[in-house]
Amino acid sequence: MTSPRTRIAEAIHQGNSFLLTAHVNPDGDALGSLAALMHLLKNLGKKAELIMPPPGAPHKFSWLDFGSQEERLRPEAVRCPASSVDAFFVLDCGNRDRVQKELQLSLDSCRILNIDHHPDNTRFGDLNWVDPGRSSVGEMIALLAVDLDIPLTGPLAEGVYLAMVSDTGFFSYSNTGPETLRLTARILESGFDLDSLNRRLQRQSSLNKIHLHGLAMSRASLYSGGKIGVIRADRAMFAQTRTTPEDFEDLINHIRGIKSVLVAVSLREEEDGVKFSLRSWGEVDVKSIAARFNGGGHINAAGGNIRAPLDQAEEQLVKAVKERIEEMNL
Ligand SMILES: [Mn+2]
Repeated sequence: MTSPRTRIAEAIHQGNSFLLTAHVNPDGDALGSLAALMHLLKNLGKKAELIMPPPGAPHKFSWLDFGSQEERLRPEAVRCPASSVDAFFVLDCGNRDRVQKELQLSLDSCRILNIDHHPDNTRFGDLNWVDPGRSSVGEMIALLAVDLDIPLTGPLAEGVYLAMVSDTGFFSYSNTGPETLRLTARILESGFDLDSLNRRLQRQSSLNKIHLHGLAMSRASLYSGGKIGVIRADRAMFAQTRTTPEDFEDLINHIRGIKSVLVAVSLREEEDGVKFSLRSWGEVDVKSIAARFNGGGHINAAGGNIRAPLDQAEEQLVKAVKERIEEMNL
């Protein structure tokens, strides 16, 4: 039987016009793979239109190239089945609820090509290439480019690289596979400017952000004999340091680095509840913990939202993590 990967490549060859989207609150993988696939399709002379998942690309990724403004479509403008649209790519989405509300109806009428690496993917597409063994969807787009003989250069390579480093923590998480590194090598061989891109990625901070980090880090705490580490930010901290929620990202990795910590938890107070992230080492599956709060993700990195005050959300999460660690006799 033909593999889904081959069938996706065939669908690209046979079609002329495609729509693309990814999960809401898009991360580096969602955005990077969207940019990469846009350029892959354009490289083949196909028509590609992007429906940007809300709230759009954060400022730190403003350099990403998604093609021209004319290739952007508002969700209301999507009409399927339209004779002019051959298929609708949905990237990095484990289930259809992760697609923005305004597109839900279109999902029923379009031919959905689902490219994803979430282990709990519900196979909601008409054609599903789901490979939990892949580090990122960006890696899968790179494989597709190799299959289709498209060079891993320019905005395509930038998108792939961003997607891979985002989901692997710069090639350090256990999902970093030999193929991830081989594809990265191919990108470098094609003349990729690593220094310039890493500068764009890593030279993004501000003094305010550093102050926020200092404040949050000085209040970080441990539970369960140090096995659970928690870092949190309430709205007052953002106001005091004149920062935005975006500035709170990545802090969780410092907590994950504490010697005794098996699971790191970060909580960020928002207007209508709390956004949380979980990071773990090795066999501790934080996806299943996030799922208890209707969240999702991967074994070592997951997250979601809790509609509760910050203290309550922290208490609930710590309790859930503690139960999981005790179940595993860790
Ligand atoms: Mn991903």
